[in-house]
Amino acid sequence: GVLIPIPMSAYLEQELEKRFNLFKLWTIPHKTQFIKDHATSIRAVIGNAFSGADAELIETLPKLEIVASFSVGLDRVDLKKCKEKGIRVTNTPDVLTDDVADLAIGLALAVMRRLCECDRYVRSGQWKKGDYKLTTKFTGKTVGIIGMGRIGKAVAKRAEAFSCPIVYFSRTEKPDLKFKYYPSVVELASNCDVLVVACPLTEETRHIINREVIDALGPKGVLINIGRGPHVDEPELVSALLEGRLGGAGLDVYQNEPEVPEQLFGLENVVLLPHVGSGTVETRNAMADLVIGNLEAHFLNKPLLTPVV
Ligand code: 8YV
Repeated sequence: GVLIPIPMSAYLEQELEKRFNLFKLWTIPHKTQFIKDHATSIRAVIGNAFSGADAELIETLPKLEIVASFSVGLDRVDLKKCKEKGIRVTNTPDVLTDDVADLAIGLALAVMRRLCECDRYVRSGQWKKGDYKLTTKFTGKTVGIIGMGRIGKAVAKRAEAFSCPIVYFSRTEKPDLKFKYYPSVVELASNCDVLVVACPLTEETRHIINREVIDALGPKGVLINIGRGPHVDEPELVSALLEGRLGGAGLDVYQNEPEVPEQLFGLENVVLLPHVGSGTVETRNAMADLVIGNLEAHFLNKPLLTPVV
């Protein structure tokens, strides 16, 4: 049996049901009891950005062989425990890179050119009463990127097309890249106009955007978060925005989704999206195909398509 804890993709569910005995946990009334009763028949768990496999779930499922995540981020999977127990883990890299990078640029443009505010201005009929105020140019601004992996590189490629100088922070300098490297996030933030968070969420990157970084980015700086909510010290971000110590923010992710700090709702220099970085039909279907491909490979004893553990 395959356990899927929450709805993720209708297409994924349909394809899983064709091949496996699928337990859709959200449709089951007594979830904890159900998991206990079926513990010995669950061989695979499907994860995503909101639900994964923590130590407790892993301990409850003695026959668990594989956690296949419908996400690139694996912050909800206890990788150490999986390694210990010989449980395989897969994710969905590459197929979502373009969409997430597109969205990072979209957010930067939306914040700086005030696209959402402009749209509200037209719809509310205010245009008839006067001209819209001037906004901020994006082309040519220095873009700082935290995390130069697949997504970070794709953001850089797009920003380069806007003639933006690229600077970056990552655990180690990438000698093959021509972009300027800063070994500290504060230094990076002091030297860019737009700061994009594009790294995985780990112990080391939790609150990588703290008060010091926000102040280094400053009252003209823009923060774009397409990573994970806990990358940012959210109360510090909210107070910086409310106090005008930060120029603006484009956020796709939050500390406690779907909760979004309501103090941000009145701010026009902030664009708030509901975690939709990979949310296109094309990409979500490609992610689903990758989850299916990994499970099939596993159960046929073939090499996994995108193994992590
Ligand atoms: C999804 C994500 O939002 O890939 C990730 O890390 O956050 C996303 O692609 C999510 O897993 C959808 O269920």
